[in-house]
Order: sequence, then structure tokens, then C-alpha cells
Amino acid sequence: MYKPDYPTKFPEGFLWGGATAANQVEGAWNVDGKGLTTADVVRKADNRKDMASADAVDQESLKVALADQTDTHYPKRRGVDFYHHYQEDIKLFAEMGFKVYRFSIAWSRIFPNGDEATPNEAGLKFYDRVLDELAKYNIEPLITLSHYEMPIGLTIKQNGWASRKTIADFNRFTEVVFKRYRGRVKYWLTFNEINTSTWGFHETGAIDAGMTPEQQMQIRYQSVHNQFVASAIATKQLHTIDPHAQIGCMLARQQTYPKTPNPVDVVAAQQADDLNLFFTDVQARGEYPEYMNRYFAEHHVHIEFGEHDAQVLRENPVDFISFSYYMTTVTSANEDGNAAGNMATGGRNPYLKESDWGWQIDPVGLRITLDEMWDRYRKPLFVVENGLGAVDKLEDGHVHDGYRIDYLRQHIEQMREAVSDGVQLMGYTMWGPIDLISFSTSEMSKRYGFIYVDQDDAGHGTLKRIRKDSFYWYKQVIASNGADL
Ligand code: BGP
Repeated sequence: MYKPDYPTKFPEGFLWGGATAANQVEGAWNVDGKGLTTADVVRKADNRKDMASADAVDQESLKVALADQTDTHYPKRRGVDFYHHYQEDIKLFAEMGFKVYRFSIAWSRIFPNGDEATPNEAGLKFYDRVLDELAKYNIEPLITLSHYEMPIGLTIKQNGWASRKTIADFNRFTEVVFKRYRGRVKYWLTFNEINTSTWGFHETGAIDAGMTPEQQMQIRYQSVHNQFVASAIATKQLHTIDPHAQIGCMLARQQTYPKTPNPVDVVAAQQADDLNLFFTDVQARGEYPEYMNRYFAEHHVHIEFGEHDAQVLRENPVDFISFSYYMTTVTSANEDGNAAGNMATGGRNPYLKESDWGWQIDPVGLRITLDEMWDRYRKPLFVVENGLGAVDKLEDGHVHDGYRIDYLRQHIEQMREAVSDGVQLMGYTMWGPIDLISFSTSEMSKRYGFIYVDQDDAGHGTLKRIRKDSFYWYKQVIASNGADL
């Protein structure tokens, strides 16, 4: 599959495309037997830069959400109605020349409560239709098994990933979809941005609001461990069920730079980076890295290992490593090392500009990231998210989003440099080829797409799809395999 084409081109067969998540595009939150998910109970943020809204679920707000049968306060329930527009949307992806489309399967469409004895056939059929549509245009699916949601039933019953029981529930789901879609899907990912489990609910499905930071840390890292084991078991299942398919992990990569050349700052940056790369260290190398022993001891975190966990992790590393890339951060020895790992809350870099939401833009950092990760792991890499959230204006039926083109061009140029440096790069799925609901703020107006969707923050609009300027630009990028930027 991968053929190096040194020195300045992207390899032949490079997978160009875009990425979305079920809970941000599908809508149809209560259609065809789908159960409620953790994403369906997240209220719209009051503050448009609020990163924490997706985790602000406590027992009280959960009760309110469960009783609410509307989508008024829960925009992820409505998405952009991909559930009913998938043919039109995939046709537009095909028009741009997509080679790959990354999307997630909503677990609660297949197992509405997470632990039924038999799967929901209507849910399986929906993804059959999506796969058929992609096959029509020779677009490879890249499927995320868990993208920021799980059946809310498992939160209520066992506090989500905080419980080991969730491993078996998840792996029943993965076995069903691997068997059902065998031979039709070459690329799978287990957990989207698994490291954001350290932020809480949206990734762990465990309600820990109101606990002390120490208790939260304990619950979150244990949830991570349970996801590691579930991911390794899924890897084993896939390799047995469909030996031609490949499976990867997925990290929200955030490179940390030292604030100054003072060696103590360099150590602080290295430590912050280790905390970010811990996740891929485990999933790619199959064991916990030594530096985490010290970290856990210093923070009084105790990870409960099942009898066979170490062996399962060791025997089932991932085939490739994928990550999202939005920004880098800066730290110094004077700052709290933990804060440096948080998106948009780390130190500012005076050399970089930022988006309307304060995310610092660092194309060169993508090259640094790719080069370092290739050195560290020597496994194929896949950039599965990168993009610019911006306020777009629709004028006379057009969106002139030159700023988005600039952003993507600069990042793709740096990817090309990394490929020339020798990095094995499988592909690039930019985030949000079609406008969708923002993860962090649940807003519609934070747009990423090549395709504009006529819907506002309150859910009003025709849902009409409109090609932006960037749509035509990306088409030319793909047609020229990244030569014509
Ligand atoms: C990543 C998530 C996506 C996505 C993206 C952009 O962290 O994997 O789900 O939404 O970030 O973030 P936002 O929507 O908050 O702008």
C-alpha cells in the first residue's frame, strides 16, 4: 500500500479525505431504535469559548436531559441531519475526489443501552447504506469505533469506562460490527483522542463532577486503562475476523515547546510531552512506559490491572498511529506541568497567530510532530484531524473562505516536508469537510467545512448544502496528489 516517492511528493495512494463523528453530524438521535448517548446529554455552552461544557454533566443535569425529549438545549442531537442527507453529502465528498472518509459508528444505534443481548438491525442497516454509498465512489471508509459517545445506559448502570464491565460491553459491539462489515472496511480506529479521557465525561462516560482533583485523576486514568484493554481486545478481534484490515489508535497530539532554552524548561516540556505521548506509547508499544510509574506514584494514582491485561496489551499493539493536530503549546518549569497538556489552556507562543477561538496556529509544528512520532514509533502515521474553526459568511450564495485555504495549505506543505524527511504517512483527513456541531461548544457557528450547511446555533435553517471556495481548492489538491496547493 505505502510506496515512498522521495523526495518532494506525497506517496502514490495517499489517502486524502475528511473526518466527522456520528454525534456531530448524524442527528436522528431517537430514530430507528437509537438509544441516547453521553453526547446527547451535553447542553450547549453558555460561553462560546468554553472547552469544559462537554464535561459539565452531573447527576442533576443528567436527570434533566433524560426527561427532555427535544433537541433545543442539546444541539448534538440534531447534528446536520447526515442520517437523512448521507447520499447527498457523500456525493459532494466524491465530487472533491475523496479517497477516504473517516466517520464514527454510534454505538447506541447498534446497542441502544449498550448491553442488549442482540444488536439493533436498523442501526446496522444504516451503516450498510453508508458503506454502499462510499463503495459507489471508491471512497475507503475509515471508521472510528468510539468518538466521544457511549450509550448513556452504561453511564447510569456502571459509570461508563470507570468500570471494567464496560470492556466486555464494548467488545461485544466491536465484534458485531467487525463481522457485519468484514471485507468492506480496511481501516479502523478504536478511541478518538483517547488522551482527552483525562478531561472527563465526554470520553470516559463517567460522571465525576464534584469530586476532588485527586479522585478525578484516579477515575480518569482507570478509565483510560480500561479503554486500553478494550482497544487491544478489539485489535485482536479484528486481526482474527478480517486479517486484511488494519486498526490504529488516535491521539489528540499537542507538542509542548519549552518557553526558554533554560534546561529546566526543556525538562518541563519533555515531561508534558510524555504525558501526551503516554497513550500512544502504550497502544503502539504494548506496555506502560516507566516514566508513568513515577507520575502515578507522585499523584497517588493506582491503576487496577486485570490478571491478563499486561499480556493482552503486549500481544496486541496497533497497526498504525493516527492523531489530530490543531495546535502546540508552551511550558516552563514555573508553571503547573499538568496544565500544559490541555488544549487551548497551555502557554501562549508569541510567534504564532490564533483562531477566533484562541487556538494557536502552528503549521511547522505539524512537521515537528510527524518527524518526532515517526522516530519514536516507526509505525505508519495518519493525520486524521486538522482544520480551522471559523465564522463563515454566506454572501450571495457564496462563502469566500480564503483563510481556511491558507490554513490547510500551510499544514499540507509541512506534511509534504515530513514525507520528504522520510515519515511514512498514510493519509490526511481534515476535520469537518461539512459544517457540523462543534464538540467543545455545541455551536453550529464554529464551522470547519468545505461544504456550508444552512443551519444556525438555534437549529434554524434549510439544511441546504453549499460549496465554499475551499471546496474547489481541495478538489484540485486531491487531483494533483498534493502538488497543486
Ligand atoms: C477534536 C474532536 C472533534 C472535533 C474537533 C474540533 O478534538 O475529535 O470531535 O470537534 O476537535 O473541535 P471543536 O468542535 O471543539 O472545535
